[in-house]
Amino acid sequence: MKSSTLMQQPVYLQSEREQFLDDVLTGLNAERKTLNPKYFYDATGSELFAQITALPEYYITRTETSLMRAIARQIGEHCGAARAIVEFGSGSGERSDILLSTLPGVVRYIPIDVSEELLASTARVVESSYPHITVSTLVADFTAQLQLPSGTPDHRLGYFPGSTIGNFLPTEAVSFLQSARKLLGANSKMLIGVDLAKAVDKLERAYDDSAGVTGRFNKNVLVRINEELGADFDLRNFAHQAFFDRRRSRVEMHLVSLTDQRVSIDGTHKVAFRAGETIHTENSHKYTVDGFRQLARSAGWRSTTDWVDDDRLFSIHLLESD
Ligand code: SAH
Ligand code: AVI
Repeated sequence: MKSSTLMQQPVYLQSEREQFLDDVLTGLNAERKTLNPKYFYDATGSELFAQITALPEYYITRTETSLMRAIARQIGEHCGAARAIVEFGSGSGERSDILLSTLPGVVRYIPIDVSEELLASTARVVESSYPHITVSTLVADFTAQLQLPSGTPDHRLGYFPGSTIGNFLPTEAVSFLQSARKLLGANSKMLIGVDLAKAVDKLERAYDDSAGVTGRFNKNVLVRINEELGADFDLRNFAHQAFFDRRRSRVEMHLVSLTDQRVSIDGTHKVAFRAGETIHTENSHKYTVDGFRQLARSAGWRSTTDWVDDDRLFSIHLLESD
């Protein structure tokens, strides 16, 4: 066999566990320890996130939902031509219903998420409420190179709610929006929920609630590493931390090591922590309306319309491609 033929052999993807282990070891062996926030969302993490959305301190979800309801007719007017909706990080898919009921021309719904369980339940709900809509779920990392299922009609509307775009660095958000523009193609639009910069105490309370749910959500990533990668993190030796970094306009979540300690992962790997050292688990960037418009434009979208709630907590941006 010629070597050129060998080169063309398919490259088998690492199993999910190997990828998870690889990402965890890379993140924890870095100079500043990090973990990718997508690993929060196993079944327990998704359930904890659902609890977060109902917390009095976490204003994001309820503000976005009521803003979506208030502007649904206008969305219908702007996006009436949409035939397919591609939703990034759909989660429980609760907000999709507002969009689907306002856009009767949609015949295909493509929710994308890392959580297979949530996608399956979203598909069931949408299929039973809208029997004329074909639902094609994509279990995938939305930062990967994606392909839409064959037969996805033109006039696609991308939907990225929840301010999940804030979990990217601004440079990553630009790359994501560029890829989404290519994925959706000509005549497409994109509707994005973006949380706004506001008083520091309100932001910090939203990520460090009095019931401690966000702390459990943050620590759940260690539980997951223990269970899925055979690690021995002692949760009592880590504390939840959330603070607003004004310069970068973002809430950072960390897990702080409360002591000098060594953790073993998958039997053979050891990671040392100094007391006070942290694992940086998430960023939630907070934008100004104009700052986000500019970011979207730099990714090649036309930023045509946006809406903000009366308390100026949250914004929804409509972007259009040429
Ligand atoms: N859109 C919902 C859920 C937001 S939570 C809402 O607004 O309430 C973030 C969602 O994005 C979760 O469902 C999580 O599983 C998913 N997610 C996070 N990172 C992801 C990634 N890299 N690729 C795909 N889905 C991701
Ligand atoms: C999904 N994402 C937009 C949430 C946020 O607000 O950054 C995740 C979250 N982290 C802590 N609380 C909620």
